[in-house]
Amino acid sequence: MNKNKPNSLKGIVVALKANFLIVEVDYQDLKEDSSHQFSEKIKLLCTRRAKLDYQGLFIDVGDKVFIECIDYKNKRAVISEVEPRISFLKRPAVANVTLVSICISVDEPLLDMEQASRFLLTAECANIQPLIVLTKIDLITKDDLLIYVNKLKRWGYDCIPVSAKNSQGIDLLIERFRQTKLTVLAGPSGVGKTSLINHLIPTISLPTSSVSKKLKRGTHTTRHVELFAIGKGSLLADTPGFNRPEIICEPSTFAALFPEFQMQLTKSQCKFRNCLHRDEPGCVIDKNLERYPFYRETLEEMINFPLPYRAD
Ligand SMILES: Nc1nc2c(ncn2[C@@H]2O[C@H](COP(=O)(O)OP(=O)(O)OP(=O)(O)O)[C@@H](O)[C@H]2O)c(=O)[nH]1
Ligand SMILES: [Mg+2]
Ligand SMILES: [Zn+2]
Repeated sequence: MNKNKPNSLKGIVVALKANFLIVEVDYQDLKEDSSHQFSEKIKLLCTRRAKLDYQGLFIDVGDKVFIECIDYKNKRAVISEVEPRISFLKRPAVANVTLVSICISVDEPLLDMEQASRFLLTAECANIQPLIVLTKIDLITKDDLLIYVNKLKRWGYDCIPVSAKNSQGIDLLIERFRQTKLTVLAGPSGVGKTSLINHLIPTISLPTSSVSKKLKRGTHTTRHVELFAIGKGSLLADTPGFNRPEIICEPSTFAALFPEFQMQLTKSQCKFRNCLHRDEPGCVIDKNLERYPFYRETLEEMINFPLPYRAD
């Protein structure tokens, strides 16, 4: 219950359905209201006050909201206010994200290192901590897995290898997610995001489907973002897979998104403050770093085609 607004309750948007928003109300808040007995969290189908539209306030999954006009019988309410966000991930669109778990399968579909990079850099760009979840590790040998893990380490990232088939790594993943307020599972279609959620939260049984044999890609089974509770106070978002995240940033800030470049820049500085780490004299970035060619190519794209990359 909001003390300044006795008739409103605080909740979190857990899904968007057509023109409605599904808001999950804090169990604690409901318990204070003794006239309504709910044994578990309650989800309400909500519309939003027109004033929010006039104010240009968009509401996405993950937004913390105040609701009024609560109809307990029909489980409906109206959103009257949205709290300021602590973070926002544009694609998949989720507010108040504290961890982006980038799911990348080692096979079926085959691991694409440039694609993995793009997912990682968009998380860095939104200032949200990324964690790599290497999925389907039952499909490759331990030696091959080690090659991938070491490569990602060289890039400066943490990684948890898992299999939803034989439960390897699952305990570690649950522990990590339970320590995190809102984790988003993001990644290409077919890598096993939904399968992981089904495995991690046994009360849930979301639809999954096999990877296309012909195209060796996922078939876009999950169509909407949805939040699920994983432990007390922690949420996990399932999201639709997509293949090519756009990195939306200015060329001058692009290098700072790469942890391995950052490591070099904290040790020593380039001669010129506005160095783009191309062929400038006195540049300290090692041009032999594995992702340097990707940096260079993407930087040229940003410079030559600035519009899609301009931050807004
Ligand atoms: N071998 C193996 N297959 C897996 C594993 N996890 C998931 N799969 C299979 O991969 C296929 C795709 O899984 P989904 O969970 O639907 O993938 P998704 O990432 O949610 O895909 P979208 O919803 O399209 O984004 C299914 O056939 C799963 O059974 C795993 O750990 N090992
Ligand atoms: Mg899915
Ligand atoms: Zn430089």
